[in-house]
Amino acid sequence: MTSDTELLETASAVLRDNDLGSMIKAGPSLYPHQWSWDAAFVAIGLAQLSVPRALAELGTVLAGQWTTGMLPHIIFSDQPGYFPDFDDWGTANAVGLPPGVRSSGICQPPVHAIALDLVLDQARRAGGANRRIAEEFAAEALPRLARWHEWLSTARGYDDVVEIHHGWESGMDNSPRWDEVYAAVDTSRRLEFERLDLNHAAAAERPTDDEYQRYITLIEQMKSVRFDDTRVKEVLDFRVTDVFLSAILVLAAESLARIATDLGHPEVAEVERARAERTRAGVLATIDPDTGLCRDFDIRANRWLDTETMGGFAAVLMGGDDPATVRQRDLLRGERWCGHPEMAFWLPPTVSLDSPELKPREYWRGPVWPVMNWLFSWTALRSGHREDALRWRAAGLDQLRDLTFGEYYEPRTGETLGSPQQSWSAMAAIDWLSHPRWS
Ligand code: 2M8
Repeated sequence: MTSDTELLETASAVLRDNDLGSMIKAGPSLYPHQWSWDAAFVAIGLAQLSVPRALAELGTVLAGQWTTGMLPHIIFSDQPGYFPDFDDWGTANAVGLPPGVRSSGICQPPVHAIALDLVLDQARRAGGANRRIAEEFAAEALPRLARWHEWLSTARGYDDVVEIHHGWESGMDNSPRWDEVYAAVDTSRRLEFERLDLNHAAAAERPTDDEYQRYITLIEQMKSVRFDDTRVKEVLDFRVTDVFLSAILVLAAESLARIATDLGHPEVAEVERARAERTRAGVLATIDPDTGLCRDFDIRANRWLDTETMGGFAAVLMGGDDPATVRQRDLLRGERWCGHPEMAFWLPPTVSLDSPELKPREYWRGPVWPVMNWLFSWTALRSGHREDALRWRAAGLDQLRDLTFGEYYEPRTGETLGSPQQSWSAMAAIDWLSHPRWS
């Protein structure tokens, strides 16, 4: 069996190999650019290897901030091979794109303040110059991250949770969470484009052509109003609240409040704490009393979306010991999810093996994602559920011992799928094996 040392060395080499200098590609060939939440996760692992490099990664994300406050979901490198690229996005004359930035026109979950908090923590433990440069960086990042969170709560605030405008904003692109919403996207005008993702991954493991028609149609709708935050809500066929992203905002606001307190900005800390409390209440208010899971809400159709997916465990992610969260945690640990007898490892699949929606090889429709394993383990540790945290860590590491650093894995067989050498999968191994919080 692969040793921890070999696993750590190989994971570190993945990040080195995917490093373009100012950004780490999300994956070597399928994803040759910087993705926003990937970069935040990757920075957490990078901090174990080099604090300055971790800060540089977050610096690239923040340099792409729109004048509206949004952090865009992709910052494009100059590497070819990905569709839709900067020109396809048509953001060059968008309302809010700063000069010199080449980005997409939507966002992703706000993991960034969580990452900065963890990088700072690592820098302080290392001390010396690491500590100094990290604290200087944090002082500059603080107002930017506060504006980003404010944009999510205002331009995108809806019933104390966050509204999204594309499945890509959730990061769980083709999760069955969004099927009903995507079904309402008007694809009567068929769009012509070439899917470059299929040059790098098996079609059976990626979204379908029909799904891509819907993805690109939404971009065309946003383009028609130059990505203007207000007008886009009038023309878009996709407006839905996202409980999982909202739960991440709760964690991020709590992290930012801590950073602000440390840096002597109590007024920022207060705003972030209030944001966290309000959004936490908003997420808990979505819980379906029958299933116990959190629910997204389709704003245009005015109805709850109750498809059972990993997204429903938003309360577990926030960490709490109220009865509804305890019930959710038991469900996640139990036989329908991690403890399903056919699961290769005791890990959270994106869709339950018992669900009629399960497609065990297809992207966000069933596979196990290493980065999600890390997120659940870290949030469990943070909220005092150490036993779950260590169990997820051990199982997550065992899954990664095949050294492929797959983007996702077949939940029953443990077969590696999607893009190999995926940066955020390597990050999970690096943090689990290096940081003393796990020992
Ligand atoms: C996937 O998303 C991109 C679009 O943003 C794609 O499929 O081309 C998702 O897994 C997303 O969560 C992730 O950030 C991205 C890069 O790893 O890939």
